Amino acid sequence: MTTDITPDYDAIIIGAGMSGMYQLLRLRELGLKVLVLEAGSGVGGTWYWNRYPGARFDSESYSYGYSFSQDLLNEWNWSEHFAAQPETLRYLNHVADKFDLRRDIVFHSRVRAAHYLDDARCWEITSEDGTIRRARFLVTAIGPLSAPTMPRIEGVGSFKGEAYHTANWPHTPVDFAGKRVAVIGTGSTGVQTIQEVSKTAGHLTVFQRTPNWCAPLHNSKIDDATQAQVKANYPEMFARCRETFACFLHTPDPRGTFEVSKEEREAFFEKLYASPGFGIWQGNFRDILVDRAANAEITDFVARQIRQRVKDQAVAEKLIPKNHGFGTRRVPLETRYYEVYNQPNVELVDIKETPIVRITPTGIETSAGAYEFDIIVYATGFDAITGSFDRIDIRGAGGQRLKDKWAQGPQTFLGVQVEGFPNMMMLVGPHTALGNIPRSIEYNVDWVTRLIRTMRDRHLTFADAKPEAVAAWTEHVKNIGAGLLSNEVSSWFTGVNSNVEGKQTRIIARYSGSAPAYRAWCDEVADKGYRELELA
Ligand code: NA7
Repeated sequence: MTTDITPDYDAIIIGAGMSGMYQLLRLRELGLKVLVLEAGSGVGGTWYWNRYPGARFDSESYSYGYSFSQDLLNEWNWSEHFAAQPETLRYLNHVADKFDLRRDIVFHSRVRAAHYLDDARCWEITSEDGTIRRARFLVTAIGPLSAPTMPRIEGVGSFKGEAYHTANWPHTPVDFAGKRVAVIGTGSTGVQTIQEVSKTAGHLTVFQRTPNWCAPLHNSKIDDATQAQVKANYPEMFARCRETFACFLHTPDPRGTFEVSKEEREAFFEKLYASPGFGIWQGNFRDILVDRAANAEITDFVARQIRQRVKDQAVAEKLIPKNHGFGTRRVPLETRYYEVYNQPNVELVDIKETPIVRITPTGIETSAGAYEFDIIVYATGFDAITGSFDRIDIRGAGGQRLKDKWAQGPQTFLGVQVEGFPNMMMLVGPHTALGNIPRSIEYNVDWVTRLIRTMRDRHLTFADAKPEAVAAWTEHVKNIGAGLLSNEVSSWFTGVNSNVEGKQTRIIARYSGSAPAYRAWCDEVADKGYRELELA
């Protein structure tokens, strides 16, 4: 290594969301010089950007917060079992204050490019304002759902009224009272938005392309006795999250769908449908997400619930998905979502039947006619998992572009490293276990911290994944997803986004094995001295 360039920082972290904040804390504890570059004006990532009406957790609040600080657990009171976005953002600001994180975060600093300098063994990171900084390690904490996408529809941008993407929501309240409102998109975000906007809008028109299988959230306030119980049970609760398949409190029932009688099955589904949170998805019979016949049973059950809840059966049929089974896409959790369609101020437009032709200065034109609106809400989702990487000009050794490297889908080692991109560590990147994300984040951060600590202790300045390790991990991720019905369905889980050039084909974007298995694999790599990495 011959160079006169010395890095300004030991590590630069991109993003001050949940993963970037925790990574900052951990690397600071090592005594390293660390900086976080954040595009927004505050901390919080997902919870900073997604301020749309109705945004809230679908995981139990207490299972979602950080677990690393007993003090933090003791002092923070979640007000609801599934907290709303303003409370979560307050929580993350509280964490930033408590651990004095802001002094190492540069806000309003969106990263435009990150180039690896071969000779200097460091990363040169350029922000949109042109500022250049160099760091030995680049940690991407940019989130799997942080690159919002607008629909590719003629005339988007020509609308003269108010228009918002849910992930770029204004910081001042939007008043829907009495207004003519359109919502495009019926994923988890659209469902939460629709429920809320329908309460005050003069008229709400929902433009639905694909219905999703939604299930009741059953949210409630946390009373004092429960609060005390939650706090007393934190160790057991986090231990449970460490053991479950996807780090939720819910985990599959050991029974198969057809191992019980029809009556028992129906009663179990009823119980899950009446219970809070993701139980119906994550705590159902063990085979509903892999066995077509088993999946058909729960699918039929949920379809019957929708028919019961929606008065107009023609509308109910439109709300029932026909092209995928229950749980094979992310299940939106809802509160009276289906009842919204019984309201006189709400109309459902099935744009598979009558496609949107264009957005006009006054509204939306479909093949059936023109609609006029005061406000259009785009709940059209994200260029998920790899999109946030694609939006940064990331170049590794020899100047190769990450976007080119991943043209046929991501190739990673443990979802943390990419061969040819030395010293770049990804937090909740492609090929990692997502699930209840903060639980995965804490593990990911601790793993990266251990690697960086090991390198520091051994005076190493270079870590790259070996090609054979990447090939083996990528193959493992592919194999572990085999047979999973969700991998046969187009959604952000499979990297499909109709609004992004080149992302119409399904890929294996997530690690879909169990979180404990993922951690076991990663632990073994670290315990055995990182033989899969080239260290120098
Ligand atoms: P999703 O789940 O990707 O949903 C996006 C929605 O927008 C979905 O209903 C799409 O229909 C619809 N969409 C996207 N583009 C268009 C166009 N061009 N025309 C009409 N409709 C369109 O994103 P969310 O934000 O709801 O949720 C993402 C995750 O964030 C969520 O799963 C949580 O984990 C948090 P489609 O289904 O593609 O036909």
